[in-house]
Amino acid sequence: NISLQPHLPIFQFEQYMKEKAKIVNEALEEAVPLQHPVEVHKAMRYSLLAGGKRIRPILCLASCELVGGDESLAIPAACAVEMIHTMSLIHDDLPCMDNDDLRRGKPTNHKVFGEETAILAGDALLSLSFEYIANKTTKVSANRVVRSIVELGSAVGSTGLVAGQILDLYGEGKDVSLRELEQIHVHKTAKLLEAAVVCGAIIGGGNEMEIERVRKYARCIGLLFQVVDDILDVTKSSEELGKTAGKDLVTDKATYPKLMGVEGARKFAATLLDKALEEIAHFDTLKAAPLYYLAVYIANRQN
Ligand code: GRG
Repeated sequence: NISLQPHLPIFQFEQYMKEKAKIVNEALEEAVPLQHPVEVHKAMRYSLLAGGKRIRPILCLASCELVGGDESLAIPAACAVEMIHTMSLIHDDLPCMDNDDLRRGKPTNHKVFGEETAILAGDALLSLSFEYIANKTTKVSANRVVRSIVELGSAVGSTGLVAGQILDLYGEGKDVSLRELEQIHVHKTAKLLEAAVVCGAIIGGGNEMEIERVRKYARCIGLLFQVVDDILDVTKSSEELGKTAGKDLVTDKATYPKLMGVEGARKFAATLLDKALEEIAHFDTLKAAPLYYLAVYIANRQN
């Protein structure tokens, strides 16, 4: 567990997350109305409104406020990031990818709507995300909106999520080094978290130094997210099995605990958290509290 610094303000983190998730959910509900052709819009809404922690859009709003912007400015960007995240989950679950039956506690999109519709719903969400941020971001200079779109585009395509997914696919069954594992996670997970935070800061009016600081923060928490995920996989399955070795220590999949041991992975997670918090320490303490606690939450989450 993380010992909190004494000078930090008291911050109702759970309440903050609930409030922000509500704002995001309402905006998403409005962004994708159930319109003609209903088959694809139903499928888009099914996954987009299926819950989820909304970490990425909340990071985007928090980062906008950190640099002094009003959070309302970043709502379209926050929604765009969640649309991209959701479409990546829909495609990731497909039979030709991970072939998963359940997502966010519900049957996966292709299980309910069929593969063809699931692919199209994902494509439509991806396209809508760019249309939405470009069309709905108001009271922000065109230059900043375009910069955010470039940021998002590079986080999604062959230098971002797609890169992570392809590296992951081609790494299956092979000996993956620590460096290769990091490349997979930086692209699959950290890039979109980075885009969320950076877009928030760009839209909120942040200067170059502020944007670079939040970028560094996001890179650390992006990787942290995955290291913690790997540790949870091991410790959870050890608990379930009543053994010291979890499933990822005995299967083919490369994970941080497998490559550096559980204790090594824990130490790496603590280092990443420290580095992330160091960047945030340069901002006003009150304004930085949400991003501070979001990092601590990612480090300590139990699911
Ligand atoms: C993006 C064009 C394009 C195609 C998709 C399939 C694919 C390429 C990429 C896979 C990306 C992927 C599924 C990465 C894993 C990301 C991750 C850590 C998911 C879990 O995030 P949480 O815990 O989930 O925030 P919730 O449900 O809470 O939103």
